[in-house]
Amino acid sequence: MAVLATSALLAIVGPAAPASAGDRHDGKTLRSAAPRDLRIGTAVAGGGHHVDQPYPDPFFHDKPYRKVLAREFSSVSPENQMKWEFIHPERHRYNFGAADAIVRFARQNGQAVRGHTLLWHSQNPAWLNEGTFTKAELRSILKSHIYTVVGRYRGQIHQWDVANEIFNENGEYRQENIFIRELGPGIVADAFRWAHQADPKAQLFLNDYGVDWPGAKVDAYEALAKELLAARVPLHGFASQAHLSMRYGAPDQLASVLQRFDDLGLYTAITELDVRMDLPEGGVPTAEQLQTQARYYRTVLDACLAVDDCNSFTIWGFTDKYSWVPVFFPSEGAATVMWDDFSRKPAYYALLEGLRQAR
Ligand code: 9MR
Repeated sequence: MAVLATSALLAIVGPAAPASAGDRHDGKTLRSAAPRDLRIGTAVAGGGHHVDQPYPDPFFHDKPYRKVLAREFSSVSPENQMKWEFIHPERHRYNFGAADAIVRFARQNGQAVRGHTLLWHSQNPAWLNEGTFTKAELRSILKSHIYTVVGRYRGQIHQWDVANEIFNENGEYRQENIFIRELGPGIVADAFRWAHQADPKAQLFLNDYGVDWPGAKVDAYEALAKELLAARVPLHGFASQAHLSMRYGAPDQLASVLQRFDDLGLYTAITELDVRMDLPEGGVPTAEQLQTQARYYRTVLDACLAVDDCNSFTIWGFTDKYSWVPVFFPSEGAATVMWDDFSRKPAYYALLEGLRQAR
């Protein structure tokens, strides 16, 4: 009877990913250890840098990867599959296939989805970057993109990164952003309004990297958040991506940064955490490096846990196998919480322990 039940279950879910030697996994997962009001997320690998790598699209083809994705996380963020260049490759053509599949996967596995992203300077299609449009046309292109994409997943997206990386390090609006350059910074408020009209239940976020310490960029976001809230623009959250490097020290002021936005009545979130390091010759991190990395991960989690309304904690991929880091920073790597074979690093256990203690 017990044997029958097990095999029936296996037929539905398939065998679990193989446990690696020395793996201390005892059945607890990040999602099951987390406090009820905190989503634990990961990026879902596909598109972007993956397209040039010698492997097929991870989300669609790597079964063990999908198992870990379902088992460990209560939130998923399409890494590239909802970006303009992917989802809107031609002016009058959308490509929803991968995004639909991720949203379906999330529904089947009881996961939230973080939509990423609507207003950004990067990964926009050539037709948009190189086209000649009047201001009115450009505005209507953005509006109809937001209505179409946000509207398609209405009721199924927990949080949208509406505006991504809109300030530079000095706290000035990025002029590389075509919408901001051509239409002025007021377009940011409009993007939030349109997204809210298309999905009134989604929490709408400002999202950026380089906001883990106080400084001009954080000041700019705080001023913008106050301005948007005063104008009753539907802004609901502020997120730190938290792409960290061990070159720059521990993120020990992050809690105080998040608190400034919590004080405004906003949700806060960690949306893209990873911690890269300089790899020694041979490419294998030292035990000490792995401990330091674990400490950084834990510091970021603790910052989120310390703030009342930090409700989503996402790592930017869970395995080094698919990390963007070595592709963009050739001498650095090992930035995620699992090795290529999905065995867990000290950073994984640091998160698990931090979550358990917070429950
Ligand atoms: O991880 C993404 C990678 O696959 C893409 O090639 C890259 C292109 O810009 O974007 C990566 O994700 C970025 C995210 O969308 C926004 N914040 C920075 C992330 C890392 O570059």
